[in-house]
Amino acid sequence: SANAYLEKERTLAIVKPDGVSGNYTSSIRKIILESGFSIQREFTVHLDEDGVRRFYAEHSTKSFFPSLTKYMTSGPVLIMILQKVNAVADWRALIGPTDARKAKMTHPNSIRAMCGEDLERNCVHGSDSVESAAREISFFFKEAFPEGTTLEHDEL
Ligand code: RTP
Ligand code: MG
Repeated sequence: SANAYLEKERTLAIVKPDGVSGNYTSSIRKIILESGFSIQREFTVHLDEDGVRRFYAEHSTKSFFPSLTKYMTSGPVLIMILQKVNAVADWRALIGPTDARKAKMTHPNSIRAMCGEDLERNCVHGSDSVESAAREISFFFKEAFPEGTTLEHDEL
């Protein structure tokens, strides 16, 4: 049919400070590529408090927010745009549950089980919806994808 293709999606991945300082970046990149994602853009940045507050705006009133800010500003992070069909859900599945302690028990093959420590220090971020992905990608890549940019797609 006219719509006989699967549209690729983009999601935002972050290797958090513990992932970068623990030298997990190359293992994570390998898992990403072996899982069929392409890495469209990437850069390393050391976020400041204001950056974390704007990025994690939804959490800014939560009790854990000061601790999250301290964690996320503790060292450089690696920001990546991942692309594939169903990228948002597939990346979330690959990273595993928020609590890395739980991930080690219930999702032993997940990235958070591999390099995370607990509910806070969980080594990677993944956008939680297509809408969040769009917001987060434009947060870090203001010029990269102007309005109207189209994705590549795979024909069946
Ligand atoms: P992320 O946004 O980083 O991919 O993580 P997530 O969706 O799995 O979890 P979310 O609820 O969005 O929380 C964002 C990050 O805040 C830290 N956190 N600490 N101490 C706590 O209760 C707590 N809860 C969350 C984690 O670093 C979590 O990834
Ligand atoms: Mg989240």
